[in-house]
Formats: sequence, C-alpha cells, structure tokens
Amino acid sequence: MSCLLPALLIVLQSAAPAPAAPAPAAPAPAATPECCAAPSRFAHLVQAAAATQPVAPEATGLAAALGPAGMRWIEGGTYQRGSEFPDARLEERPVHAVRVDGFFMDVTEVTNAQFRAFVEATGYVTTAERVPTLEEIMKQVPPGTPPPPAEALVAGSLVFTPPPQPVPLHNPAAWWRWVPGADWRHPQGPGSSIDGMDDYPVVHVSWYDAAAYAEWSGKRLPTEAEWEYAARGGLVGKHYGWGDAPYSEESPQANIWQGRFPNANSGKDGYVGLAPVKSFPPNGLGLYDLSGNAWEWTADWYRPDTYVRQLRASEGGVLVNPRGPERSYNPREPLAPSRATRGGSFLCHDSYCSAYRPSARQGTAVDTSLSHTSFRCVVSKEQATKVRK
Ligand SMILES: [Ca+2]
Repeated sequence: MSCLLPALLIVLQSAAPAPAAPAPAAPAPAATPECCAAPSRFAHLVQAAAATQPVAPEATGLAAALGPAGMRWIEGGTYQRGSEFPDARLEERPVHAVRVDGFFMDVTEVTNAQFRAFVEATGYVTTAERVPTLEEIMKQVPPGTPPPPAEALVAGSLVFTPPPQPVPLHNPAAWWRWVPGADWRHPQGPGSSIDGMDDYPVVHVSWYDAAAYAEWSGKRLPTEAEWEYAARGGLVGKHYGWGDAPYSEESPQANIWQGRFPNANSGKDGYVGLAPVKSFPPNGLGLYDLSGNAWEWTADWYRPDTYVRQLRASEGGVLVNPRGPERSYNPREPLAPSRATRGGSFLCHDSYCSAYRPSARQGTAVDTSLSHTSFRCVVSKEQATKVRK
C-alpha cells in the first residue's frame, strides 16, 4: 500500500534490491533547471492561439443560482492546456488545444463539515483508518523486498513534518512522516482534532475516499482537462491562475509557502499550514483555492506522457473532453497505481516545485492520503438535478 511507501522505503531500502521498474514509455518528468531554461520564442503565441475564453456564468443565462448549492457553472470552451514557461515540467508539455463541455464545479475544496456529513450518513471508513494488509503492501514494493515488521501494519497517514534544519530537496522522506492514527479527523495524529475547522479542506483522504464522497453526493471528480480549464480562471496563456504577476508576499494570491522550504515557514500569508476555504481571492470564474492550499484529486489515471500520447492518437487535432489513460504509469512509484492530482498546496514554493500553477500535475498513489491533499467535485448540467441537497 503506497501510503506506506515513504515510511516503508525508509525501513526497507537498505535491504531491498534495485527496483525492477518497467521501462518508461517517455522520459521521466524532471524539473527544468531554472538557470538554463527558456521558453521557445513563439511560446506566448502558441498559448494565445485558438483559445476561447470561458464566459462568466452570469453572461450565459445559467446563473450559479440555478445550479447546485456551492457550485459554479463553467461554460464549455476550447483552451490551450499545458505550459511551456521555463518552470513547466516535461509532464506539462507540449501546449495543445483541448475542448471541454460545460460543467458545474464546487467553488471550494470539500470541507471537513461536508465530509463529516458523508461519513455520518454512510458510516464510511477512510483508507487511512483501515489497517493495511501485508498483501497490499507487498504488491507495491519491488520483488525480493523483505516484508515489513508486524508493527508497521497499522492504520495511519502521511503528515508533513518540517525538519529542524535545511535539507536537500530531492528526498521528500525528509519532511513526510508516517503517523499511525493520523486521519481526516486527526490531521496531525492522535491527540489532534478538527474542532473549529469545519471550513477547512478535508485532508488525509485517498482517491477512493474522494470518489466515494463524489458518488454519494451525486457528483464526480473532475478530469484533468476540466480541472485545468477551471483553474485558468478564464485567462488565456497566463502563468498563474491569477495572471502573470509573480506571487506577492505582501498581497498573497494563494496559500503557499513563504520562507525556506521545508524547515522555515514565515507564515507571512497568515497560515503555516492549511487555510479555511475562501481565505484567498477567487479566480476569474469565482472558484477558490485552485492554486495552493491543498492538492486535489482528479478522475484521471496519471502518466507523465499523457499529453504526448493523446496528441499522437488524435493526430494533432483538438482533444475533445479527453480522459486520462487506461492505466497509470508513475516513474516515481512504478508499482503503485496513481491518479493525477492538481493545484499544489500550502507546501508549494518556487524553490521546490511551483505546483500552484494551473498546468502543474503530478501522480499520487490512489491509496495514499496526506495532510496536504483534498479534492473538489464537478457535475454535468444533465446530472445537476441529482446532486444531494
Ligand atoms: Ca487547492
């Protein structure tokens, strides 16, 4: 079970043989060194071409008041997905035209109060609250890896734990800690609680948990194409969801990290961790926290070469309502099925990943839950009447 992988790998990596990873179908994505990268000189034209700016809901006659509570209508259209800005990773490239139908989207990440209503109505138990089996774990570690000790088979989740001093940024295990007893109601582990945090994003939810909530609520998780279209906020070819202006510590546009990642967060934006939803300005479509605060699960399986493969299949034409691949491939964890997560979190910092950009994407193992990962839902116009009140 990959939610255990960071902890398990710490325990087991000295004894494990080299991973027998399948050969990737495309180069593994890697951060482009900022010192030597530059956009192609026509990148800005590519980004602007053939894009249809989404129309504000009020202008369509489908005012938000006609949709489900807490959702906004996002008019369908064509946009340029991906990024060729210098800080775009390979998995965000190339920029290409995508058309999506209109949909309603949750204005905010799903909150603790909303998730509690689901749990109370259904008795649902999240992945982090269940004891993993040895079989689940061994499926996701390289053959020959010794089984973990019995005491490792406990329910828990991954909690961001800042190290006391600066650390190299290539090893997330330096700031992620496996905490037995951590779950959505105990975000820092036993003894912690979400009292007074009803309007915070629910975290420590696996993809399965997010999908179960979505089904119960009569909604669904967004595709990557829908998510990015919404996160662009109606802007065309912009670096961030709010435009091209760099992140401002004086007037923060999103809940990300200030200071030296991962050991020293100044909290200058008012938060060193999660913030209540709607604490930062909405984007141009009236949607909050699509940049930062908490990562968000999508419906799509993750591959770093998703765009290349889809463009090859479409022979370069506009991709219409694209879905993810049939199976995932995540070079960072080749044995763990992964779905795409989007939006970055309170941990984002330009020195590390700048993943609060609308084009940024990563794969997260479907059974993994973390203290910085949440979700929001969408629903089509046809299904909107079935949304649970
Ligand atoms: Ca978010």
